[in-house]
Amino acid sequence: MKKKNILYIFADQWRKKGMGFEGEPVATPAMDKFASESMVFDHAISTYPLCSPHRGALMTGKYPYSLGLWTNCKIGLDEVVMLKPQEVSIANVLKKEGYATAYIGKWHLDGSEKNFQDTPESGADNWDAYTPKGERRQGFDYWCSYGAMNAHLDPHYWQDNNKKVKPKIWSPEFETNLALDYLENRDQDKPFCMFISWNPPHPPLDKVPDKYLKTIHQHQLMANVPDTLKNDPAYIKRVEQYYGAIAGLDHNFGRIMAYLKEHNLVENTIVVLSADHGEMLGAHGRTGKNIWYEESINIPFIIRGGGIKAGRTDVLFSSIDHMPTLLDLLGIDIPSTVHGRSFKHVLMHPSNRADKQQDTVEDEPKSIFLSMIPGLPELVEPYRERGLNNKAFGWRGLRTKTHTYVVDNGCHPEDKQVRYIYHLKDDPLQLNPEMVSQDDSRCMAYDHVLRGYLAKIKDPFLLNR
Ligand SMILES: [Ca+2]
Repeated sequence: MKKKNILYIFADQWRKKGMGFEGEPVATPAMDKFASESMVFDHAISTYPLCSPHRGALMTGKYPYSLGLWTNCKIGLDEVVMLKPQEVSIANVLKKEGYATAYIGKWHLDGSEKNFQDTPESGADNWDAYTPKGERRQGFDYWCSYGAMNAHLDPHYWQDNNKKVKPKIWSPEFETNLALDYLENRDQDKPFCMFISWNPPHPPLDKVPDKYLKTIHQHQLMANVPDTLKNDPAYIKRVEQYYGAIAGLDHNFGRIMAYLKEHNLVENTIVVLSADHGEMLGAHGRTGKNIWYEESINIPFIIRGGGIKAGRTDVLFSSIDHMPTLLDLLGIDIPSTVHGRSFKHVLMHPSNRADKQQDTVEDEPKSIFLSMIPGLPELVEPYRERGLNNKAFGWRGLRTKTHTYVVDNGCHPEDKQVRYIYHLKDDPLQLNPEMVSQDDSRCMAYDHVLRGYLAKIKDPFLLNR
């Protein structure tokens, strides 16, 4: 039997609801059609809703903390945060299995080059990096990537050497062009595994072609956005730009789906559409990610092809589960290094569970571990001054099908510990969290589970302060 291909497409800072069929005010006809033919996950959760931590988990199936990816790969810390070459990535595995492997777009898993050199020959600045050929490319043969860079309308990449490639077009469009070229010119005798990593709708939000912008009206905004923001034209403009970027992604996604159809690759190619984490976009008065709210942790995970059934599933699916699930779908053994698990059975045999209320899986965990560690140098410094380990702070939590539980130690040594329970069924917009004490019997039960996760990955979080 012909081996199945993998085409994994993900965007940066794209929340689960940010598609037309999910209810937000953005036209995504290509994605909507794709979703109608796919299994759509309602609880695909970013275990650490930040770039490098999620991406490391995506590539290896391991928890970010175990990978040393306790924050973004960047400069200004005592240590170089990066995905180590010896970690076993999905591309390492697939290359051994005879796959042609390709990575296009944002990587943000290599050590930022300024950690090693004041003026890198590649011209990589700040958090950016040129990743040379070899083990730091983690098994990907074809490569056109960068570390971290947000000039969406004037992007740069490195390919086979340290000279910047500057295409001068919107980055998702360029990356889609490359992906289509790759598909056209690839070795047809080999199955392929290609990752396309789009940067938008990550800020800066104004770096989007005008043609994708549509007017948004106040009444289309979520009820958990404060009125002060809803009445602010500058905020409305940012919302229009965020959805504009998604509309642009949809256009490019449609180009790729059309190629697969024209070249008879639909049946034999497993296509995933996902993101690394979400974007608050004004919900609870916040922007960005790195927080426990649904807008930040809940990401798209939509998967089609290779015999996968269409529908929706409510299994709890974490960042660490993408890699083992994909390998299992290809019939390839999951490496022993992996912390996550395969959800192949949910994708291939959902009808077996038609009589059940929920997609329960025998060994499915009842919770997903959530985490965030203060990692900006200016946040780390106050801990160091007091002789404290910043990695014991920030927040940790659990996301179950019905609740989010958070223990927040804050991002400054003086911050008091706070525990929250969010009732997602009764309060899906998370407007009324319960503040609870560690003596509450529910907290004691949650803390017991959290302690298990912390011990497993040797996370030094101070659960009881
Ligand atoms: Ca990101």
